[in-house]
Amino acid sequence: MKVFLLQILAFLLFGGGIHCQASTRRLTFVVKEASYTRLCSTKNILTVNGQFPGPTIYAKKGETIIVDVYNRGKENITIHWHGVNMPRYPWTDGPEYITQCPIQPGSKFSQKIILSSEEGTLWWHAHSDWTRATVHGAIIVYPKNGTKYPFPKPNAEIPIILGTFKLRVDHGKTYLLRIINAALHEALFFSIAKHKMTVVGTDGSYTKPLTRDYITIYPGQTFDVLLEANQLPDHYYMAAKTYSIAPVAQNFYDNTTTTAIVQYRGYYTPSSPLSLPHFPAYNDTNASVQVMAGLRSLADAEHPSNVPLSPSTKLIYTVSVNSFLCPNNSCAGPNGTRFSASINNISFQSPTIDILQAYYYNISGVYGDKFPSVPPLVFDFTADYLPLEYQTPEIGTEVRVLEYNSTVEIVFQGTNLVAGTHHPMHLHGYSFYLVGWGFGNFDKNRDPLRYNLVDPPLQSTISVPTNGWVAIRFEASNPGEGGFIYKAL
Ligand SMILES: [Cu+2]
Repeated sequence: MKVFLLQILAFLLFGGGIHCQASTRRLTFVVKEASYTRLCSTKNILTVNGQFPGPTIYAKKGETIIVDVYNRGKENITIHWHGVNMPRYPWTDGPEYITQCPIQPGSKFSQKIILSSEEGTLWWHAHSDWTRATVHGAIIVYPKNGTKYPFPKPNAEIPIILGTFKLRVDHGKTYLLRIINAALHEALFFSIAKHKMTVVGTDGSYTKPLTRDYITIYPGQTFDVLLEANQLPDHYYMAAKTYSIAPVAQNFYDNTTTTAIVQYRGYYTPSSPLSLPHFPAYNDTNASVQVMAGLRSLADAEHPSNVPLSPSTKLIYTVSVNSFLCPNNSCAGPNGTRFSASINNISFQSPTIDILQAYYYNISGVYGDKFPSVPPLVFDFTADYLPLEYQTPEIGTEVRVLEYNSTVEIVFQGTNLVAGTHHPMHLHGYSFYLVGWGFGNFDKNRDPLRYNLVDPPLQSTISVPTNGWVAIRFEASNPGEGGFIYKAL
């Protein structure tokens, strides 16, 4: 399992009265199979309330919502509130065997969503095995009453869960596209022919406006983007295409471009054929990081930046693709091996009871607390050729315990083991500031000098560039949360 966990549990505090709400809304999610037809093939897929994508949850900043989840499917399930910080309430945030046990078929469990500082677009998805492929939906968080967007109010808002769609627009109007990459692994370039897009928020936090021809959206990320319908009335393709460094010849890469049509209302004859947006090459790593590199938080009086300036805990974590040998080379990976993944050379093994419960009830033998703070073996991480013996990681259920209110910097260093690739990293229960990034090996003396400590973007999912690194900072102030989910989200 490509998951690593960072538990933040130095002091467990239960803030009963922190999130006083006038009323708590209740929603019902019935997880069940439904028959769906796509591209002329019909099959049963797991859904919420029979809908695919699942229902959108509309909320106001600071609201608490209870979702009664009924599992009428055949497999264990949990629902994860992706990008929601869930302050002091990690118990129903989803990840099975980490913060809760799964909901078994035939049973019901009420999960609470506690919104606090998030504002913008988030999403929810199943968090057991690969059920999230079809069990997911949007969470849209509006400004509180009496407050407003830090950009001109758009004429309309459109959630786009990549994979679906058609959009009708009026000339002269501005649309807020709330884009969610719900794909399992794929980083996507997204663009609209002949239109520019202005990014105004990511992962439930606003950004300074960033106008681009295309954006790169990593799995799990959300982008709030303004689209001005300012071109000649016509039909235009909006399209998404995978960014991948996998060699096309090996068939690892799906070269399809998924499209939808932006259709201006009115009477005219649409162009034929429609023009496709212009994309970077599918393997253009430099292009893939340009939007990330341009993101800045608002850092104004109403949306201050609280980036820790001198972190008390500094961690360096290598992020690697690994391989395990299989009997008689019988697995489907390179040379009959089995793919895995690791952080600091430890590949996460799921426990049989959830870690949070084990912590709370002091049950020993479920996890260890020896997660290394720095790579156990230092080598030229991004070298073209690396010794084969480095490919096989240790296996363990190790956590890193952080002091409550400590300020933390983590540098994620990609490695070129097996296959250097980009690694989406996502932290549960926290947003973090992306203070720096680069290609090659992180240099702890030189690179911090060019960190952005003024207006770094606040994210809950980032991507470690292919053969590169990112540095993030946050305050460990949300006990019980902090599962780091690497690639599996
Ligand atoms: Cu998440």
